[in-house]
Amino acid sequence: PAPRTVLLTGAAGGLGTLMRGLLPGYGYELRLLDLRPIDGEPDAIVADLADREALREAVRGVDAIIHLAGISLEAPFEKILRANIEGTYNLYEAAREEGVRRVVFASSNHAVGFTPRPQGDDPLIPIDTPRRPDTFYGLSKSFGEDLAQLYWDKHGMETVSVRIGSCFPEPTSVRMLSVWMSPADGARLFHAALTAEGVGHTVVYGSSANTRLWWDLSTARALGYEPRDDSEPYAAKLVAEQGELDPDDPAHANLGGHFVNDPPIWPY
Ligand code: NAI
Ligand code: 15L
Repeated sequence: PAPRTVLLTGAAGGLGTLMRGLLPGYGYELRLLDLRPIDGEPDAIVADLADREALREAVRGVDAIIHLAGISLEAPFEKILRANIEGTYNLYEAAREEGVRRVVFASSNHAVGFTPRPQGDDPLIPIDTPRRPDTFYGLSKSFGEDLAQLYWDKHGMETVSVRIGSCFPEPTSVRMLSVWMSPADGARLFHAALTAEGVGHTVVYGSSANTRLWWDLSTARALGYEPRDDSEPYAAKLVAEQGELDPDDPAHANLGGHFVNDPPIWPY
């Protein structure tokens, strides 16, 4: 049967807030979890991914998990280790112990951020391009993808790892014209990842059908995902303000953008 009750970790965050608004429209009942309380959501579980007991309780009885919680930018290794690496392991262990069958894991383009972006007529970047993390943050997403593969091979727990580009209400940079995923397409993709059959461990890129797309969406489409949005209507204004990407600037020449040399630092 299609999953109905879904644990959404990281529900207080930017993407979590967007998905809290959109996923109930697909019929899901969301159970929310975050480190931080959420205004207007008194039933949300306030817990740290380090708290194994709390995770075990949080996953009990859900059909699937959308795992967004964690540090979402570059940070000192010790913090990434605790929240993203150990935290994701703790969640998978809890899910295994409680028999949860399916996880949708928020991976990131930064798992492959040092991959040169296509230029001119270059082919799109395939999903099986070698991983080249651009940060400790990207390294933790690479770990998450391998963890997901292990739990499929060893325990039969399914995951769709979504290498999200940039999921925000609107694209705000020229790079984002290539990697943007509209919130509505994000919800379409998560819905496909929750309902497609026989996914084992499948890795997909997460973005809209952008005119300037850099990567191959075929594994996402194979799940039934049909993106409807394209960033191109935002292009003229952004290019006028910022100029086209400079192929000689490393921050413009790779998938990960400025994460390759000037990463934003997690503020907490
Ligand atoms: P965000 O930083 O706004 O939200 C992350 C949430 O996780 C926060 O509410 C935070 O309180 C929570 N969190 C952090 N550490 C935690 C812990 N130890 N235990 C429990 N909760 C914890 O990030 P955003 O943008 O919403 O991203 C969500 C997920 O998607 C992240 O895993 C991020 O790496 C991934 N992602 C997001 C992209 C985007 O465009 N928004 C792009 C690529 C990946
Ligand atoms: C990510 O992985 C970050 O979580 C998000 O905040 C954006 O920076 C995004 O990548 C991006 O590459 O634009």
